[in-house]
Amino acid sequence: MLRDPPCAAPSRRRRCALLGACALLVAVTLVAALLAATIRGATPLRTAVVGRCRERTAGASPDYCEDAWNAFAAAFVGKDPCNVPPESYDRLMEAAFQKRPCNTTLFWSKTKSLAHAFTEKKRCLLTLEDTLLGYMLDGLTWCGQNGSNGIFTECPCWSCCPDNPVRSFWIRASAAFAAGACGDAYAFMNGSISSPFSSESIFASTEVKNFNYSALNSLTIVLVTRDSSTDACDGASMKSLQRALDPALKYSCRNVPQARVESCISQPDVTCSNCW
Ligand code: N1C
Repeated sequence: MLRDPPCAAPSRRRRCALLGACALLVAVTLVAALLAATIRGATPLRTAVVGRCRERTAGASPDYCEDAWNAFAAAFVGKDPCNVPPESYDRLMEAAFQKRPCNTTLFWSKTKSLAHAFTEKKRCLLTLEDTLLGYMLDGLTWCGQNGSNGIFTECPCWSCCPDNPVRSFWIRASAAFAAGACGDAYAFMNGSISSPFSSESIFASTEVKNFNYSALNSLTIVLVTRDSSTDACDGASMKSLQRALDPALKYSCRNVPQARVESCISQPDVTCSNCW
């Protein structure tokens, strides 16, 4: 027996059209929900980054932080999260990297919280996270995905693949930060670990290699120790730091107990140079 095609009769055609419209509606709703979820995923990061930028640039053009955000997002959105090399942030650096005065640079390696506690109370020195770009992105995680315009915060870990967006950002920003150091610079390093100057660190692998020796006069290492009797400045690790530097740079290293730095941080009247 022959049957009519499912949508041939006029009444069936109407029902089919109705079903088709429903299916289309469901599909559109699904796509919209998916899109909204992607965009919503981006919102907290955007809000944090642009918010931090505005906090620090009151008085600047209102577009400044939007432009910085766009340059930032362009570095990694739509890209494989293991294929974002440091140069991807070149445009961001041009848009938002700020010069700072000579004699104010503080590098750190494995001493992040002490360095930040120090610069927060003593206004003589600045870490990268005290500069606008470092402040905007400190402590955050971000990445994109090939063929998607979403922004994600579950991303490859620091050493899971070398060209991940977070690591590449810190490499690029640290290179610019080091290249911009002039006059007398300082570094807080950790004297309680076996290799305070580790080749894996950004300080060793990027910052030291980007010093501008015609602008830099001296480097003072504050080697923070937990045990005041250790003399880590004389250790093999610090010798390798010395070898990595231009011999014309004035270099000094001081073993400084952490308690001394902490006590200095808590005394507003003690000047920076008296902290080590
Ligand atoms: O690898 P590190 O330290 O030697 O890097 C520290 C060095 C500093 O002098 C900074 O200028 O490199 C710069 N830097 C940052 O500013 C920074 N902020 C946050 C490097 N890394 C930074 N982070 C995070 O700290 C980063 O996500 C990574 O996980 C650590 C590196 O710390 P480390 O090994 O103690």
